[in-house]
Amino acid sequence: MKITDAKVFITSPGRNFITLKIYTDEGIYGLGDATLNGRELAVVSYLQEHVVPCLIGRDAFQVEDIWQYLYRGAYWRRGPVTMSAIAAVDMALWDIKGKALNTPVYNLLGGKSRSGVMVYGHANGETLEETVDEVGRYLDMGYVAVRAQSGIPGLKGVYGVGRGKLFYEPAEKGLPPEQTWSTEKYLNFAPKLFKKIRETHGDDFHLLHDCHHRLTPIEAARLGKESEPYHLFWLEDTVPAELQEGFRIIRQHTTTPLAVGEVFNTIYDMTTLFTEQLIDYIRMSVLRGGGLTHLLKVAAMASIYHIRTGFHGATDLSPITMAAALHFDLAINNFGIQEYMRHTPETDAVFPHAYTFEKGFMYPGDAPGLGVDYDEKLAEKYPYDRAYLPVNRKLDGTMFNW
Ligand code: CS2
Ligand code: MG
Repeated sequence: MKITDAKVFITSPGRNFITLKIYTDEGIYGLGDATLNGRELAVVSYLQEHVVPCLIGRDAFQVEDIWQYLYRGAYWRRGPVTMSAIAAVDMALWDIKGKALNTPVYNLLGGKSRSGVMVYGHANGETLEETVDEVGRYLDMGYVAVRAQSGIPGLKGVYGVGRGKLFYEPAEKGLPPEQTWSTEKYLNFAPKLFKKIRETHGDDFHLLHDCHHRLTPIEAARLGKESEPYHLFWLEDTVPAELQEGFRIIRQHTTTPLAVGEVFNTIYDMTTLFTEQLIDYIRMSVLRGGGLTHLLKVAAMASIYHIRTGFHGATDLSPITMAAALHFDLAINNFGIQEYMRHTPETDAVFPHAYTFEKGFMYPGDAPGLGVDYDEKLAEKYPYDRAYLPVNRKLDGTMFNW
């Protein structure tokens, strides 16, 4: 089965998405997500100018060889742009293979290892009280795992507090919005939030929280220790993880489980975290991490060190990535949890899909391939609209991590 063409589509049903469509000489096509929030057109250009010309004429079934060709052949390896482009090709090739063999992709990854995929939703509010109520709303919707993010008294515009209720989109049109931050206010506030949530809703559900790269290792150790009475499922992105060894300090002080990796893009970003068992969940997504082919290697290595998956699943990853993640989550043994930030109805209409949500679990469905399509006509109605993720400054104006 030969690749005859590949096209890159841009659409913006409320936020920008980049989609790669690979065509074959047997009339079967595959879809891949290439969306990089706030840097979308860099991946469009990388695909159109440097990847697509090299795909034409190749055997679509040679998924591993094409992955290695695009990774090693670039010479300039790794990075979010390169690995998102490779991921889009990889997802599309797995989609093609499943369609050609008339089977859902999870069957190509080892088959079902579980009946459904446990997901977590995003409860957030401007105040502690509002956030506690929102957690209750997610529990009422049937979620068994809920992430809680709250506004912090004295700070305006804090990460994770959405403009809507069910949908959270951090990127904004125009130039990057500026948010403010105080670690002191946050560290004094967060344990109170967890305490109130547990007092109100009990212990019988998974409670998660995202620190979003904003602490030093010893600050993360403090928060982890003070959170222990509230049995968090995980504290995510406690520290910027370029310095993998920094997690040694956190690990020495707390038993609160740690998750990291949504900004990682290859297995080399996590080798120390794995071999020293410094984390409990790895979050690198199918889209960021070079596709299913690379993630199979990541999950296999993680399993040696008692580490489970907890893939990123925010609205800036399209339904194609959501579908690919669910097929992967269903099949591998060391699955942990899957993030599920719902897409808007407009987005779901552009990307009709087979996956479903029911009582806190998701199911990829049994359509051949990934089970997602792309409505090109409808997509054309939503032209690209440049948007940026916010930037973040401390109260004294110091540039910090968003
Ligand atoms: C967050 C994301 O979902 C998460 O865990 O870290 O919302 C992240 O801020 C966005 O994906 C950035 O585009
Ligand atoms: Mg996160």
